[in-house]
Amino acid sequence: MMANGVDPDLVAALRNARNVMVLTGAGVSAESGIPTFRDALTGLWRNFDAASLATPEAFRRDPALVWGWYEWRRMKALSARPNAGHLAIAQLSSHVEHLSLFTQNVDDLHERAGSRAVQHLHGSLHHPRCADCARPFSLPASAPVEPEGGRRLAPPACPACGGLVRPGVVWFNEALPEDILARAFASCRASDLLIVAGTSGTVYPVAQLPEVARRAGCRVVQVNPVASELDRVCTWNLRGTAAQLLPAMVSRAW
Ligand code: BV8
Ligand code: ZN
Repeated sequence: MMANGVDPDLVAALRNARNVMVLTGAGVSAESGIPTFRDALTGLWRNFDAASLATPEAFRRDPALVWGWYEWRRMKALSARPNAGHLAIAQLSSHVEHLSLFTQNVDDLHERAGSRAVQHLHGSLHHPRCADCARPFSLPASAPVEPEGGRRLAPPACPACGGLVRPGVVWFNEALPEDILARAFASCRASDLLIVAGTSGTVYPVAQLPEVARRAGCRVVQVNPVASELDRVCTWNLRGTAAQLLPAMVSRAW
């Protein structure tokens, strides 16, 4: 059902829910100025397709092109601030008995908004590791200064084995962290309400979570300014942005 505000049935469902699951995508960080996954293909990377650049093969083929992209995105993430959508999700956890937060985003804006136990299904920009020995590599906490149009940048060498340092994200054709994915499926089956915000619902296996939840009897509300692949499985499809509608949902319920 399409609702352009916050439906009274949804408000009641939110108020009465004991276990709430939240699943976010790049759209939740858009109002913080972080380009969504597809919008991040600009400048030097404008002629690339995300699914071909965010892969181990692309990194093997041209590590400087890929590392430059991630450093540019890390700069964007570190220069951004959590928006009202991130803050509403953090606030929600103080109203419901149990809140589980899963994100496809690789930024740390949920954490900086105050959310705890943020489950990163697709990894993080802030935890690179050696591509050979997997040893974690610590980057300077300050935002790198990358040109707006991007540049190629040779990745650092691992101090332990000399291998190339890679971004700590899950690339296409890489497995998601098994424990986090298992928790996400379990949460779909244990929740009364799933809030899905800011995702196109096009990347698997995460894209199947809302349907798993719905089949388990969990009601699903989507927040997205436009229709997505998930519309067909959601109980409510709210047309609007995360920074507008998530705070509206929380303030109507409590
Ligand atoms: C795997 C990290 C197997 C990197 C990302 C069927 C089943 C299983 C797999 C597959 C399958 N079919 C195909 C596959 C393979 C593939 C896949 O799904 N391909 C797609 C293209 C069809 N999946 C994989 O490869 C996955 N791995 O299956 O491994 C395996 C098993 C064992 C052993 C080996 C292998 C791995 C997928 C993870 C890829 N990594 N990110 C990085 O960030 O660089 S994916 C990346 O794109 C994001 O993380 C996100 O998940 C995805 C989509 O991005 P969104 O977050 O949705 O953002 P997007 O830009 O698309 O949309 C933004 C949305 O926000 C829009 O709808 C917009 O309207 C909305 N919006 C905009 N502004 C706002 C807003 N909403 C609210 N408010 C706003 N202001
Ligand atoms: Zn190493």
